[in-house]
Amino acid sequence: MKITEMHVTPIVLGDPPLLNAAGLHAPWCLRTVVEIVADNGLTGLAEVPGSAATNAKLEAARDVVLGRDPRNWHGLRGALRERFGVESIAARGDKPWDQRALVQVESALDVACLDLQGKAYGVPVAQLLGGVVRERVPYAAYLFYKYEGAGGDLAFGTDPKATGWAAARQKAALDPAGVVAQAEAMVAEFGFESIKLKGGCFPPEQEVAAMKALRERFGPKMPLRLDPNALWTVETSIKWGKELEDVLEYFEDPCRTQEGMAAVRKALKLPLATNMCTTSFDDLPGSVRHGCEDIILTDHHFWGGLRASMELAAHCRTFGRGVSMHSNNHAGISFAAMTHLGAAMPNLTYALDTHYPWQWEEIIIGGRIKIEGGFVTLPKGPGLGVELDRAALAKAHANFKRAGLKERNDEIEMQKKVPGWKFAQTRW
Ligand code: GKR
Ligand code: MG
Repeated sequence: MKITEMHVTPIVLGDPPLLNAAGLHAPWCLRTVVEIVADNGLTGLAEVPGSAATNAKLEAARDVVLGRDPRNWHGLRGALRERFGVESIAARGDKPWDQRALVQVESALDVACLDLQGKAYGVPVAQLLGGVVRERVPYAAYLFYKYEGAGGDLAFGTDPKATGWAAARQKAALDPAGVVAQAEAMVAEFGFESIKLKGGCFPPEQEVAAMKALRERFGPKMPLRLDPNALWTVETSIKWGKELEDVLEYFEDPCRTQEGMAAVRKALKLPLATNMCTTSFDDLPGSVRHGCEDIILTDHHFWGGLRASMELAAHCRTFGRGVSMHSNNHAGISFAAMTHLGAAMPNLTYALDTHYPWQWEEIIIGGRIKIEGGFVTLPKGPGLGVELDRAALAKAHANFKRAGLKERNDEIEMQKKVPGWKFAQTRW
């Protein structure tokens, strides 16, 4: 098998005004769809977070990719590293999400090659990752503080005809009662059995009160998580973490650095999770040395692909870490890839994060992937088990051109609501 074509298509999907440590989501979130075509006529798909930098790297990778055998991942990855080198950990940046571009190029090609192989052999990607350990993969409700509004074409309004979760998705949620109402609607629609709140938006007492209100409403059987995206100091994390010891399943990235997280972990009787202090293979020695977290949130887009995430899972098993999954806004190709990884990872110990309920558009045939009882069933069919809906892709690409976004910048979006607002690495 040889790769004969590679296509890179930037798209946007509507995104409501969700708050986080870095500001506010724009009315559109950026994604990039990658297709590789082989000489047997089969196509492999992948999706990564979109940015001008990643897209440029993907375009630059084309001549390394063409002519290669998609079954020889080590050969292709080696050639990519020879061409582009390896990114430093510092390139991740200080935002909640990872800003490296090369890991995303590797991820896109790893996933697309696996999809191609799965289609050629007639087996699901999860099988190529070692086998299907579970057919149904658990996901968690992912709550956000938010302003009123729907995002996308409804950026400056709401759809008065919306009902159920679609209506709740448009409502503001800025205090504990709003957060509980959002959780009720999301859990009723999707049946989630764990809940995460994106924090780092309001003073700790307000976010801790929201977690206590969730506990009060859903009881001790519903695992809860809070993620302030490292905006709290070590002292603040310890002070408010003590209030949460009997409330949370885990506390995600309360503060910055492996040393900071290790100090918090020593002081609290509460598992800590991260997608900010241990985010690459180069961080693993420090993770073991400092003992900075109990759970590592993998994300195949940022760890260099599905196979790399399986390597991370093996490391977690060896060093006694739990594994869960981080997410950013995404569409169905990424959701399918995340689900194959969740299906194949033997030591998956927690329900995975997904932003999927916040989007409503899709670019795959058949439309939205179903989340039922909090689980996604492994897609049927070979490879990832999803196919591109060409008309939907063309529409999302036209919206990309119309939106005129080059990269995610939540600070600029926040400044439209709060003039002069600035991102701070540490706020409380
Ligand atoms: O989508 O606003 C967001 C999140 O803050 C996201 O960017 C983070 O990367 O979900 C993420 C996290 O768990 O840190
Ligand atoms: Mg996080």
